[in-house]
Amino acid sequence: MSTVIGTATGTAGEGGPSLPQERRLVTEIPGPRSRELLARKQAAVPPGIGTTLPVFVTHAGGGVVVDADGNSLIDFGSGIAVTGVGNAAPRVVERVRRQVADFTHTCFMVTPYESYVRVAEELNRITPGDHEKRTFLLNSGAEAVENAVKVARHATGRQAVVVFEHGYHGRTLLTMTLTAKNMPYKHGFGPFAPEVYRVPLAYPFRWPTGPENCAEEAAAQVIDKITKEIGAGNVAAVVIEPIAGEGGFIEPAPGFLPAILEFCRRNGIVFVADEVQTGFSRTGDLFACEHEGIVPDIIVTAKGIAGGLPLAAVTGRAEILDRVHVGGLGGTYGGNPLACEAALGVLETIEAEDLTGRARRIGAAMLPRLRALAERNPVIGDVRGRGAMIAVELVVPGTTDPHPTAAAEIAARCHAEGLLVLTAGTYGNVLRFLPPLVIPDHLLEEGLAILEKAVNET
Ligand code: PLZ
Repeated sequence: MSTVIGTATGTAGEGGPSLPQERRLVTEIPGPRSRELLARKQAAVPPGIGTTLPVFVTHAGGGVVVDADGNSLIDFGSGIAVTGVGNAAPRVVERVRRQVADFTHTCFMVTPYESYVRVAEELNRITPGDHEKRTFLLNSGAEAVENAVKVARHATGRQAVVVFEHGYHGRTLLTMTLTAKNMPYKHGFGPFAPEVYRVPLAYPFRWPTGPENCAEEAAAQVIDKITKEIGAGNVAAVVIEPIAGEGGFIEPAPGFLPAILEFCRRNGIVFVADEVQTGFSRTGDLFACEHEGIVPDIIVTAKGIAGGLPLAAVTGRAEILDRVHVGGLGGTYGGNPLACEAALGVLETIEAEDLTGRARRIGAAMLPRLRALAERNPVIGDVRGRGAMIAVELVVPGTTDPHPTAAAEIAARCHAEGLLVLTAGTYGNVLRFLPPLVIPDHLLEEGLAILEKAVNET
């Protein structure tokens, strides 16, 4: 057995891909040191801040997370789709290290710096569409979604925002309103923001007349609702995730997104793609919109953009973004220099290591095994996803009734065996897998074997 890297206090500077790429359990999960820290957390942090797996991390990198007891867990979560390039990715670490010693903050609105401009140039170049674009930077996905709505309202002079069932866009007042699910995101937190309208999503697995009718019928319902209940001429923006993330990795039936986009184009509605979870190679395309050739008017990114440093972006048509008056957009930290350097390191890594191709190969390895698992286990009702954004939806066998307790039970079994998985879904019955794109094959294989065993035993 190799040396234990994670100590009670942690050792500085030993994370990243050079960590031993192995699953290693030296205590039960969570171990005594993590339990001690959990007790402190419970005394110091309100319970509203939940915990998926209470191991306290000291190091992470490649495909593993190392905890305070010296356990090394296989990471199928990437900090919720953030560390696609891996934790403490060398190009990110190197750039941030240099930047933190040069200067840490000036506020880009006060005295600018080049890295922000470079990130904007890069995003303008790599996001879908070859029209003229602008980008501005913020701190979180929610903040970026809010800003996309601000810009769309300003440019159109309209107020209504259309969002979808199963959608997730954040936890601030506006984005919580845009989010579909009551528990835990909205319950007791009202009143919500006005002028937000929710329409159906083309959810193939749950479409009443079958997946083959889903795209066409769902699009017709959306268009009918917008036309009859809101008025297309009142709608500033349609905001949609090209694959619904927190909602359960729902890929809208093929044809749905193009139909909605086309309706937006015809009616002067700003089409906003929320690629906070799907962006930066996660789905096997640099952006999930590319899969169906969708060119959004505005694309919102965050999470995978900066390898774990807080950064988010709004990228959109110059003629929309340029409409806002001088000083109308901003924030103290948006596009912080450390986060910008990290983003440049991420983009270099994606290209140098072909992480888009790597995401496709991860999907190609996972999907057949999960489909075979589903054949043997009727508790798995659906296997879906693209690239390294894969999920299984659990049902009461023989029905399509959601089975959230099975999801929780399988996740708990995986956690106990040292495999970090996340749940999702409007009904809480989806297990989702978001491995770092740099995860070595042997850990991917081992993680799948643990998952298979957990499903078989449930
Ligand atoms: N849009 C599509 O997935 C964040 C939420 C974690 P922030 N998803 C993870 C939690 O429970 O709070 C997300 C997303 C999509 C927007 C957001 C919001 O991004 O960076 O969390 O604000």
